[in-house]
Amino acid sequence: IRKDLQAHCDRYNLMKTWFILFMAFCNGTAPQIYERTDPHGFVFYADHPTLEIPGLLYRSNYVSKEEEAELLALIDGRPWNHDIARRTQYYGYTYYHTRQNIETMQPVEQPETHTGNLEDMDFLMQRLIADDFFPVDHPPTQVLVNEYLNNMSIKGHLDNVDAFGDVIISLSLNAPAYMTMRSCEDPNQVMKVFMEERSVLVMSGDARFHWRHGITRQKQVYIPTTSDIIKRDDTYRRVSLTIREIKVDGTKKVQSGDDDRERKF
Ligand SMILES: O=C(O)CCC(=O)C(=O)O
Repeated sequence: IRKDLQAHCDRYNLMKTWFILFMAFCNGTAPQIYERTDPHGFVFYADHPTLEIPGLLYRSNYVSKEEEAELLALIDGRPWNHDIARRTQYYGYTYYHTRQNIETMQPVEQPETHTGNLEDMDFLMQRLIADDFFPVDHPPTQVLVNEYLNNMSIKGHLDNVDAFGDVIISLSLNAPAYMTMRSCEDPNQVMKVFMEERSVLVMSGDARFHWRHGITRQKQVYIPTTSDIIKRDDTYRRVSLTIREIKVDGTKKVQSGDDDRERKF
C-alpha cells in the first residue's frame, strides 16, 4: 500500500509540475524589468538596467483617474478617422502626413480644428507648460489621439523634425504599453520603457532627435509594479495622446514622386 501511495504521490507531483510549467507557458514568462530613476528623480521601469537616453523623462499618474475618464469621454464623443489601421483623432492642428499618399490625411486647407478643439484639453496643456515640459513660447499646438486595440503597433520612427517642435510627449490612457526606444546611430542600443495608464513619457533632446520610438506587437504587457500580466487580446484598448508643437510653416504637403519608405504606419 505504501508503494502504491508513493507512486500516486509521485504521479501527482509530476502532474503538478507540468501544470505549473504549462500555466507559465500560457501566461508567458515575466521579462526582466528594472526599476530606474529619470534625471529628475522620478521612478520609471525599463528592460535595461543602465542604458541612459538623455532627454527621456517619465511621470506616473500624471493625470488623475477622474481626468482620465473625462479625457476618454471627450475622445469617445468625437468622430474618429479611419485612414489607417488604428483609429486616430486630431485636436488643434492637423499634420500633413508627408509620406502618406492618402488625400484625407493631407487636406489642402489647414483646418485648425480637424476633430476637436485643443482648448477642450487645456488643463493638460497648461499642466505640461507649468511643469516646464514645453517652453511657454513653444506650447503644444496639436494632440494626435491613437487607439491601439488588441496587439496593434506603431513602427519605430522619429517625428518629422521639420514639422514638429523639440518636445514629444505621450500620455497613455486606459491601458499600459511598452515604448521601444532604439538609437538611430547604433540600432543595437535598444530599451523598452514601461508606460502605465495615466503616465506621460517625455522625449526631448537625444530621446527626441536621436532615438526612434515605437510600440512593438506584443501578446501581453507585464506590469512591473504588481507582476501582473495584461493580455493584449480583444479586451485590450490603449488610447494615447501624442502632444506636440506643430510648426505649421514646416509641414510639407505630399509631392508626387515622394516615396513612402519612411512612412511610420
Ligand atoms: O502611442 C504612443 O504612445 C506613441 C504614438 C506615436 O509615436 C506617434 O503618434 O507618433
